[in-house]
Amino acid sequence: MNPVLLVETRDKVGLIRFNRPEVHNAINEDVMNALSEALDAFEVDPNVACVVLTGSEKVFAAGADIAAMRNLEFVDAYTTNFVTRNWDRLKTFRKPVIAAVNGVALGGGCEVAMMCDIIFAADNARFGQPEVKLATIPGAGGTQRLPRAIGRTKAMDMVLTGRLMDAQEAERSGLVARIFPPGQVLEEALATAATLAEYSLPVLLMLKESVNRAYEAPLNEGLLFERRMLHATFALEDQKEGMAAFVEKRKPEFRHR
Ligand code: CO8
Repeated sequence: MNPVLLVETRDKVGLIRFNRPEVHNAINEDVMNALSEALDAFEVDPNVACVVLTGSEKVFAAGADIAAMRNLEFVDAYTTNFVTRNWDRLKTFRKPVIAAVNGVALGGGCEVAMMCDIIFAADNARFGQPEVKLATIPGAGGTQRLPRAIGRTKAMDMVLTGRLMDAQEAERSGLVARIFPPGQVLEEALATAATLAEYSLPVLLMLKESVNRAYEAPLNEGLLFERRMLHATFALEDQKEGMAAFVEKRKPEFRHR
């Protein structure tokens, strides 16, 4: 049987691809368990600085596997902590993750993309939370992350109607960072990941933590956290090297310390 995820490293970038083409990369337990395992390995791998998560050239992921969950009962979902037990690894992963989206990112697929730090999309990509049509709700973060990404009224429009949003609207709305011609999105995500991998890893972690604080803390707490992180950068050898290199008009050589 084919692996449900394809995992490899390209220089300092970890590349993870959904691989269930027969069901439009629908996400089942095996996929999320394998994703958690891959992230565990990348987290502790000192040679990996950044991760790209993608599907195929045709589809990112058409959501949670409907056939696999159609008979799920409340008591089982509740007692086994359905979703939380293996979807949250992406949330706790500390290195930057770029989602490269071709085709559709629907339901759980859209929610996984929103758990990434940056979304790049092909200009034929489409996003949506169509769970209402199945009489369930976006329960892997969609009702919380979508309004934070695109605002309340647009998020309401999306989750209540279940309509799809094209890449242009997604980019205008702030869900997607950048759009590219089809066929180029993965290449561009890998190139951006490679650029990040050249920067100081502790600084990337501090940036990710600081920006995420903007979603989780009142402004003054977030500002305080940011200020302390700024102060902490002055304890890094990389900060000395980065500023010395600028003054000496040369390329910095970061040691990630
Ligand atoms: N789950 C299971 N199988 C799927 C899924 C899915 N989400 N999406 C597509 N497939 C399967 C189809 O059943 C079909 O299988 P088969 O060949 O055996 O008939 C195959 O993939 C091809 O699909 P289509 O024939 O439908 O292909 P089209 O090109 O006509 O349409 C679409 C592609 C638009 C992607 C369409 O398949 C579709 O609308 N899919 C469902 C999208 C959806 O409703 N997603 C939301 C799912 S619910 C969810 O994500 C809940 C999240 C809450 C958290 C839960 C965490 C576990």
